[in-house]
Amino acid sequence: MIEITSHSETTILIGVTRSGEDPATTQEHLDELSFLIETAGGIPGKRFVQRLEYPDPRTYIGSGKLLEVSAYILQHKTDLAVFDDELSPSQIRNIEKEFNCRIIDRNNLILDIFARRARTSTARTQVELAQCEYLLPRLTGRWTHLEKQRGGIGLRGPGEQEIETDRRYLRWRIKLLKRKLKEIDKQKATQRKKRGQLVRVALVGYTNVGKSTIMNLLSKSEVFAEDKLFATLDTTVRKVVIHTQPFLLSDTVGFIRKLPHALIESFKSTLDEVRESDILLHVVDISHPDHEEQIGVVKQTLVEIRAADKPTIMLFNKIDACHPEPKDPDDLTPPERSNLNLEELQRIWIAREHVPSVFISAIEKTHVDAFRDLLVAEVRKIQQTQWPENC
Ligand SMILES: Nc1nc2c(ncn2[C@@H]2O[C@H](COP(=O)(O)OP(=O)(O)OP(=O)(O)O)[C@@H](O)[C@H]2O)c(=O)[nH]1
Ligand SMILES: [Mg+2]
Repeated sequence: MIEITSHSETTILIGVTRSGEDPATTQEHLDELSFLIETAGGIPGKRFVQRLEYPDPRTYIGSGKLLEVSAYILQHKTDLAVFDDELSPSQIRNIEKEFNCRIIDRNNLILDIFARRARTSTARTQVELAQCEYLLPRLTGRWTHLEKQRGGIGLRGPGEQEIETDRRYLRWRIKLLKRKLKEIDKQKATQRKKRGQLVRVALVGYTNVGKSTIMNLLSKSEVFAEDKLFATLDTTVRKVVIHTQPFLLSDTVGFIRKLPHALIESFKSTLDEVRESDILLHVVDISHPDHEEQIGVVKQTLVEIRAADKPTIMLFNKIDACHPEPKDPDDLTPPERSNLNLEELQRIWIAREHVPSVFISAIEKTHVDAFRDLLVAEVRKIQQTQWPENC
């Protein structure tokens, strides 16, 4: 399915600031889009933002802006225009008529990254199903004329081969992949049943917050961790023993704003690990300027996968990267998300979250003992209610 090229593409980024939305928020979203483009091997270039009540249903941005961007593309080397929202099939067709370069939307970019990063057969099957589902309503002429070019961002996967541009082929492939995933689901469910009477703890959180680093810290395992988005696509489960208390710890795929629905659907068997866990360890990158929005996205995704309402520990990570100093009393700069120091952030989040919370640095191993004590106390509570005879 996957043909990875190291070919670096020059991109432009296009976003819309909706009415009532702060322009700074749009820029933060475009920062994330840049990170996604880099993760996919591209080079983020110029940004175009338009203020609109809502995106234009025909062309996403208005006609004047469309002309401005199209003139820019003609004058500067641009391989790819990336839109920070999902585009409808007809928006794609209309914009393609105006732009002299390929266009992709945020969903296509995320799917491309997942395709690049999928290593196990389960992850590959899940990503391919999501790609096929995404592509089916979007089969247009571009796939037939582009398939012969070298692969690039958004071109990997089912769009590349001539036969795969055929709708009937995609439908057949979707059926086959679904059948394969059903089989995988069954096997994983049997594996989970065999694990016996152990409390299950699942690491969840936005992508790149440090989940795998924490998994490695607690379990002394070697899960792949890296400063890229979606380093982890599959679930790893390890038995961990803290203060003689054993339990199971799982690390899985991270969440992101507007995670394509097709991905959530097809990652069912990976996410079952979260759904069937007893305790959620919600990891947050407290040093990230958008951490508040990220917490909201994770909570919303947990609702979507029907895994909310579980006992949760909020694990605020990367405290080493926060503003360390309490503010000088003479500094009258109004507090903003980006200039709050660690002490202020702790106060805000302890008051807001009514669940056990702990602030650590997984890299510098700060407050890790306090975190272990808290975790083991929560595990024991569950153990005592579920299997009192074992305590
Ligand atoms: N400064 C700092 N960096 C950290 C800390 N913990 C993890 N990181 C870094 O954050 C990056 C992401 O870490 P991962 O453990 O891969 O994060 P993840 O949540 O598993 O990410 P995905 O699997 O991509 O969703 C890596 O470069 C880590 O070294 C920390 O406490 N402080
Ligand atoms: Mg990870």
